[in-house]
Amino acid sequence: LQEITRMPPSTSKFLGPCPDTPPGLKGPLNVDFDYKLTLDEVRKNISSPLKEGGRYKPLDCIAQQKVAIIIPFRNRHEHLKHWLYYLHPILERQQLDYGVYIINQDGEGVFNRAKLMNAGFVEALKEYDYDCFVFSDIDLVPMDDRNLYRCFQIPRHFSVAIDKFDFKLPSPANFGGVISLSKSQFSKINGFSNTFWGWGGEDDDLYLRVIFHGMSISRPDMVIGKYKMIKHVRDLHNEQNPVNADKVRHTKSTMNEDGINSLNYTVKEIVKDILYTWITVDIQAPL
Ligand code: UD2
Ligand code: MN
Repeated sequence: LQEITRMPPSTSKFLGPCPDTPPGLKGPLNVDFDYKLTLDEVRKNISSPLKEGGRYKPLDCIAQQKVAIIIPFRNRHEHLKHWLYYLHPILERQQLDYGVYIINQDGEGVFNRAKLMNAGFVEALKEYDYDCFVFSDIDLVPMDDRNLYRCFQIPRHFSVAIDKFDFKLPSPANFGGVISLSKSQFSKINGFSNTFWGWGGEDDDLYLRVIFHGMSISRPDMVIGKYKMIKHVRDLHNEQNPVNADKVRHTKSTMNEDGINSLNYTVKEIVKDILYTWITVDIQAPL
């Protein structure tokens, strides 16, 4: 025993698993977006020992899960800075073995959040044996670090109480914002649909995929599940698509042919920053 405890933690071959409840959590957090930092200042501000690509794992225990955080992105650089500034320290306190993947849609075509999520899932798995996937909007910051970014027995909806919606759940079927699915849960439902272009509907389609595969979703309570959404207007080339609302009537019949098994895209660029892995993808978006 003495031999083991004398070894520095990072080189010890005898690390135990991290505890179920991470010991360093703070609970409720102050979150505001009234500061301005450059990306370089964000890098300097973060004290956790990140590895190239926005990767981290606890030094003194073996993380319970390997979590890829997948963020759909285009032209939201201010939001990205806020997200990184707040989330890295939180994820470190949660003792996750994690990586941050910014999936950047190439070009000016119509945005497709769901297809970007699918591409992120596939790309992250090429790098590391992730067992859990957290899919997050860039503009949502949790107000309580007890909201653990990990996977559960069933798919999880994290962002249940957002300031924009008066800290209320908009509907019991709401599954947008921040969610997690294990690798096997996500594979079982064939991922997201690839065919929701523009704003709306893709989150409802994903919810139905979960339900139609005999699962349900879990949620934190309304205190732990509080979030702030960075204020924004609807982006260019992501107008609400009236077709999308109607599409969810056909989810049951299309879900097994439309998803991870029909995904195609090309990677244009991969950039490794200390804060994230940046993957620009061409998803053949219509103009
Ligand atoms: C809601 C949902 C969101 C999604 C969307 C409909 C919640 C809390 N959020 O968010 O999950 O279902 O409706 O598609 O229910 N993005 C870019 N650049 C763009 C456009 C979008 O980066 O030009 C990304 C970014 O990560 C953003 C996300 O896509 O946070 C969702 O887009 P939004 O923030 O405009 O949608 P919102 O807030 O209505
Ligand atoms: Mn938003």
